[in-house]
Amino acid sequence: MQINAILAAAAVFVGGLGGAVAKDSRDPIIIPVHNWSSQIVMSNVVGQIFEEMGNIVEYVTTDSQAVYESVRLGDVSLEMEVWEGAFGASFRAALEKGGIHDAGDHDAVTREDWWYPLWTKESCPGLPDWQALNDCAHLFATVETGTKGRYLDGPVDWLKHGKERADALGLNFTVINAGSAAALWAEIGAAQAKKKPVLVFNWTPNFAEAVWPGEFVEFPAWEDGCDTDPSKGPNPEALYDCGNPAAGYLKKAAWDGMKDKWPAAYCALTKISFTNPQIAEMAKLVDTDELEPDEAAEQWLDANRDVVDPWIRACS
Ligand code: TMO
Repeated sequence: MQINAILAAAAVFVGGLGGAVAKDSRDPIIIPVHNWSSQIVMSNVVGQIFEEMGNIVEYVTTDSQAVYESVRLGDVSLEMEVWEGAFGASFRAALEKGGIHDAGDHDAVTREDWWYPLWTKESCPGLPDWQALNDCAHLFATVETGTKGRYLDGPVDWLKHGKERADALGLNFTVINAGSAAALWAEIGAAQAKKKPVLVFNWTPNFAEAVWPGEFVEFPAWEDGCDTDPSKGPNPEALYDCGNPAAGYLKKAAWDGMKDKWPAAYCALTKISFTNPQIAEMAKLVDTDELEPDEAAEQWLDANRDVVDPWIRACS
């Protein structure tokens, strides 16, 4: 009885602070991490921000497509990098089912597509037009691909549909999925000394642009529905006959329940927005400087207090 009275008084007191953000739950905020460096470092940056705000955080490694279902169900609390090209379709599907929402855009503009280091153009000057690819296919051939060119696509879970693209556009290329992002960088690195033409999946913002100047192949421009409606794109009978969006979004997504369970952290999430150079730097700290993701996040935060402190102050 007495304890109840004290609790009730305490509740009135806390409630009476008027305007202050309600207290976050003591349950851990679950942050999913995937298989490319900027997402892992950014997730650690945001996790460390939440910890500074007094929250408990857990990181779980999850599939980068299945994560939208996990967010929708509240099994993980948010997603820091929803890339339009790779994850737009899975995100839209989860939005339609309910339980997940768009928590705002990053400032960053993104692109993900077939890419080559600039030296490749010396032997295939018709690039970046995709129609130059077949005349040059032999330049990209390997023992494994025979007379066809080799294109190293991203890991399967990024669902880049490289094989469908090659079929839809009649490209004389064998599409191979890399086992990891590191395999993409190894492919470029191995070609560098002899300036061997090489074609790999790449994206921006990323550390790679500062290491290897290069260009994306210009495919037929993305049209909404190119992945669901064969009539979109130049081949009336095929899906995926367009490039990825050339100025794609990068969104944050949240579980609908996050707002009520961790209102202060949610407030910060809605304010957080990173730029292209900030995201490229997060990747560089791991891929070039070889820091562990948690150390990279600490270092990034130390160097960017002016960016993050206003977000924390506005939500504490
Ligand atoms: C999803 N990614 C940014 C690696 O293309």
